[in-house]
Amino acid sequence: MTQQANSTSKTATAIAHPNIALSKYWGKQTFGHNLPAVPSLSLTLRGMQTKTSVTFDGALASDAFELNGQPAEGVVLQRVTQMLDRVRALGGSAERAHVVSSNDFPTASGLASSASAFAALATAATHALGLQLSRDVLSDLARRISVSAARSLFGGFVELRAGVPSDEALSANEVAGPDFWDVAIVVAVTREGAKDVGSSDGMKHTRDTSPYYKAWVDSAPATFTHLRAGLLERDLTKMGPAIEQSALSMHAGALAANPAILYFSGATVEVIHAVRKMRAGGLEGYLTIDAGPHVKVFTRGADAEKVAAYLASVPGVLRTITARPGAGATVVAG
Ligand code: 2P0
Repeated sequence: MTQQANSTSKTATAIAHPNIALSKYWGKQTFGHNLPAVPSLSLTLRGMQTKTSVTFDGALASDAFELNGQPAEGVVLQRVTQMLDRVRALGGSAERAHVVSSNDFPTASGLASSASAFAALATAATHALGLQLSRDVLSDLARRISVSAARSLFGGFVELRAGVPSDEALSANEVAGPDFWDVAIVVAVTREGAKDVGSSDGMKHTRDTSPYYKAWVDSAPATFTHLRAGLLERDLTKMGPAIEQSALSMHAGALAANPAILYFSGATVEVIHAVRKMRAGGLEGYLTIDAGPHVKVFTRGADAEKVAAYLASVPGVLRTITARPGAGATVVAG
């Protein structure tokens, strides 16, 4: 890691895209710092982005965070400060920062806003302090605040292995770049607004109370390995069932928690049935669902428009977003 002080510029802006896991992360190791209990494989998406500007300023008494035009406080601000504290420690700075961030997609609703948020924040904040860090180091930094954010440092298809006890650092890495395969993820948005149970709380509650959690942790690596192999063969038909099994077994574990965690809305279930019907009709796409009610369908790029039209016709679907493979986090100014 190289560190370089830059006394003239203490502001930088970065963008990062959300990523959607095809092989899901759900659950942290009981050792180490914020290490995932299972491996995950994701696709970083263009067409949705977080843009974050960070300005370190010796005159500020505390960090300030503005998200989508509103001042943020409480847990949201705390997580931003946790990231900034790590960046300040790396850069030997005590200055507080003003952070302005906006998403062009629904925040905190299962569209992976924390992934793009902390990838953009790690990138902008380190750059603002003049630190020149490798993508691996930035990925590890982002992972310490939000595991899925480690993946948004990279573009295209990205893997993050499970943590092991000897891990001092853990970064994601790119399996195949954004141009590797012409695919798309079509998001069926079924609700606007924030979700009920945050991912961090949801996965902790699942680990603590669900009798299916061990089965999830035991079975996830094989699903991941199968998906990774299918990806390298660009074989949608091979990947599809494993994509759906990863998501639905993650939700099965959460549903078996006590009390149950239910991220689905009625429309979520309608879309699950619709995707099965869509495939039976010859249009190939496979669904995944994160910690929210939206359904995301992984399909060939050439079929994306047809899949979007199909999903838009399902009762309860408010709109669709079509996203294609995107690049990793980048500095855009500063
Ligand atoms: C994933 N999710 O692999 C899974 C699938 C949601 C469902 O990673 O506690 O915000 O910050 O590490 O990364 C969302 O959880 O959780 C997530 P923390 P994170 O994309």
